[in-house]
Amino acid sequence: MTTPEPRAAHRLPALGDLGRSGIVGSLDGAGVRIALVCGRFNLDITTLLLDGALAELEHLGVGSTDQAVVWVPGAFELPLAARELARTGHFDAVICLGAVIRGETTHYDFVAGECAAGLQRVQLDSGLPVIFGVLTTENLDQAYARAGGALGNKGTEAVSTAVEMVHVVRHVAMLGEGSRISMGAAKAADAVGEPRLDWPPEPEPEPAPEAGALDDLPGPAGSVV
Ligand code: INI
Repeated sequence: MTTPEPRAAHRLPALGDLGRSGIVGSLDGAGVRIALVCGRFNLDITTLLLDGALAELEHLGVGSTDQAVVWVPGAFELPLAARELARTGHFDAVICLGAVIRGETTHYDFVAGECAAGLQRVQLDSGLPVIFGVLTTENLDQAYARAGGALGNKGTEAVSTAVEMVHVVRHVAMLGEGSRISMGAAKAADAVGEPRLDWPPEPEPEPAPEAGALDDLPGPAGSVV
């Protein structure tokens, strides 16, 4: 019996193959500023992901001065580094690369789950695309297959996802800037607007403590610093 081909819906079609109207991003990397964060854990795999990502940045025309690479110990540390990079305001997207390979313990589940949840949180809080270029596999063979082997390179895919999403976010931000831009115009326009970087928000000023309030706290006198 032959193995059936995977259903087309499970694959990522090329941007030109959508066959539907609507706002879509583009893969033009000119003027797009990208930070890459790469985990050192499973370094043999993550360097392959990084190599794939760097080659794709060049292929899509992302300028060499518009790129930065930051290393962190492992996938668990990716969200914090992504958040700090997003906060700088210097980047349009952050790509996170890592390899979490299931071992004998449940450590894998915590690292992979917290990494994914943390990156999604940074993405939604910052409004910048934060790309999950993290392999989560049962074993090393599966990881190599997705790091430039038979099943492509997750780092390469992460870059095209980032550039596409930068343009999607820019187009949608332009829609929000006034009724001058119709859906059709936004679709046709080249993305030229800067993304709105009003994140992190200004902190609310702390209300001044009322006189005597500190004295009401439990504990020995003088323990409040
Ligand atoms: N980090 C990874 O990037 N991949 C793994 O497979 C992995 N496993 O299996 O343990 C891993 N662990 C380290 C983790 O990311 C942190 O660096 C560490 O827990 C310190 O916070």
